[in-house]
Amino acid sequence: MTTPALLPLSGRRLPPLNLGASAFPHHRATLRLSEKFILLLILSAFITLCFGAFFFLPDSSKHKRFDLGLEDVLIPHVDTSKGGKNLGGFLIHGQGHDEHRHREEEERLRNKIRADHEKALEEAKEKLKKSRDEIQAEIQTEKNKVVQELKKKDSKPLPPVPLPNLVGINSGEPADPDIRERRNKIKEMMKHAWDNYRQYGWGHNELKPIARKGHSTNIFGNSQMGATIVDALDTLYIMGLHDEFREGQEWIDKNLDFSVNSEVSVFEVNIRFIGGLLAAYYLSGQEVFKIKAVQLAGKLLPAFNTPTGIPWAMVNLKSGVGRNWGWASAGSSILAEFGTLHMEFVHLSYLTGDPVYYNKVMHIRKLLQKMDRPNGLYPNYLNPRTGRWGQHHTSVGGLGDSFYEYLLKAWLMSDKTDMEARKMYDDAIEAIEKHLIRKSNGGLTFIGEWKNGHLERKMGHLTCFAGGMFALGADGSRDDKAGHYLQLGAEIAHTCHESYDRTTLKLGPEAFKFDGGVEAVAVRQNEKYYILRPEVIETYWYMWRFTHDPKYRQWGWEAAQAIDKYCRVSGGFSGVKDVYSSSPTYDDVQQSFFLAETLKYLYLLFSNDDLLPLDNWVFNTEAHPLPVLHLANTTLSGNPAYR
Ligand code: DMJ
Repeated sequence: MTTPALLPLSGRRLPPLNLGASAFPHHRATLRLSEKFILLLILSAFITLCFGAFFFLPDSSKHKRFDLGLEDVLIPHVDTSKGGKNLGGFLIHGQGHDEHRHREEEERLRNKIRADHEKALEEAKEKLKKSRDEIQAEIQTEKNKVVQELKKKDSKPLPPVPLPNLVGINSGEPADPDIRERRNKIKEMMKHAWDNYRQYGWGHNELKPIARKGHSTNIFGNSQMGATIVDALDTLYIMGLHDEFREGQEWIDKNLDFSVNSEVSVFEVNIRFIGGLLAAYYLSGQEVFKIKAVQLAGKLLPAFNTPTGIPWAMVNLKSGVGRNWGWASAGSSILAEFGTLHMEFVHLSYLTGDPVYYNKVMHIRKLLQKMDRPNGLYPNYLNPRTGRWGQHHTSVGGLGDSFYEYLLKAWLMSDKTDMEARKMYDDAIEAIEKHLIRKSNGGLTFIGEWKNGHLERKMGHLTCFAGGMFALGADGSRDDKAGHYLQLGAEIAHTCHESYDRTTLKLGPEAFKFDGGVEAVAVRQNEKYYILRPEVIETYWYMWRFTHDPKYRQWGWEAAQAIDKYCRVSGGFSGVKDVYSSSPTYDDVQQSFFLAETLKYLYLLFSNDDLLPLDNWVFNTEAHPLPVLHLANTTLSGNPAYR
């Protein structure tokens, strides 16, 4: 039995998607998405029509009605015509085995056709339920798959890349016994955090140290991707916790799988997972980390399928469908998210010899360069469909922060040859200094937030990383203002230390004000929490490396003691809800960045400078060290690996 008109449809999955490149390869360039959408509708109407026509097929085809639940009525007619007998509703076969086999075969085919029809209809219905954006993204993903397949066919094996000069992976043990003791204490804290995660949250993204179970947030979707393991690896490595490192490696090797139906944050996955895996690869030389990083990066690429090439904030790792956060201004992507991919993506191209990653981030940079900036400031929001800014808010804290950091670090990572990045950094910092940086009445330098032409005199804990950034960018600054920027870094470090020192717990609040007689103190209840964040300690460490002023080690030690006293619980470390309360309550989350960043910066603060020297390593925004790439020029095509 054949139903030629129907079989091709029933035999394929997702017919509407085939309207993309795979169905009409020669038309790829000429068919617009809107036309494809119309074709999609026509095709689904066609499926429905075929299904309808199915009822009116003549003669022997009529027995297909069996499939529609009409057996009771039709069995006597069909069976007697073929020699069977119907005795009181029981079917008796009258014509031997051939007839029986034939009928079974017919039955099997009928069932298959029915199932295929239903499946095709369901798929068409599902497709039509989706938004235009989702359909467009799926078409684009399908297109990319075809392009990738074609590429694969004639791609040569990856060329070996010259490994960068990996210096400074040694113990960095300080000679001073007091400093050594402090460093050992930090290592013990790391062990406590890891062991408890190992015991109660293994494989989950994070740990709930009080409930003693796994924890996750929407940045990781609904997946269990072991975020803490990946984030902690390089800290374990530099601390010499080799057994723990191996446990993590084994879990990653056996369990870390990115083919999951989960919608994740592109930014978070990049800085924590790709950054963490790359750093673990460079430090340990274990191929598994590189392989996993490249696999994961491939899963993030569909997020760039937007009309402008500015990626979506989130992407489904399985379907490749992307979208933005509901709360972001007018459907915008976030500056600190799409602007914090450069370091990792350049390394991915370097290691694979595939320029696709490099091209994605350079495209973002070129687009930003062309845009007008109100007062020379970069707004936090950019619409990936229109390429226009959203609200004119600028921040060196949340939503903006690491974009500026990555401009500077792109230059550093290129062995100071990427002058385009350095210029963008210098221009941005000049505008920030002019419009956002002020001194409070009490003489504290702070970085406020720009909101539609108005300066909000509030600074976030996140913004405190900028002290370290200014110090790191001092050397090589325009007009030889190195001294000025080092001083600015010191002033920010001082202000942030004050924000800690003016609390009961000696831990910093999430945000603090410089207004109405308030100086470096949180006013709103929902800004009084401390969630084990690293930024203030990060700045202490950079300032220590550049000045060796012992006060930075002292401030770091104060913070470490406060964390150990108020955040340590028997099941790990927890954030606290109010740093001004003498009996704080816990938030019951051990953030993965506590192991990746906070404890790493503390450990480095009490280590010698020859452990991960800043001339050879650049730390990504999650504190994962990546080596400087001493390339011949700023474009990776200068890399011999590309020839
Ligand atoms: C980290 O995940 C990264 O440092 C990121 O850039 C912003 N802040 C968190 C920790 O506070």
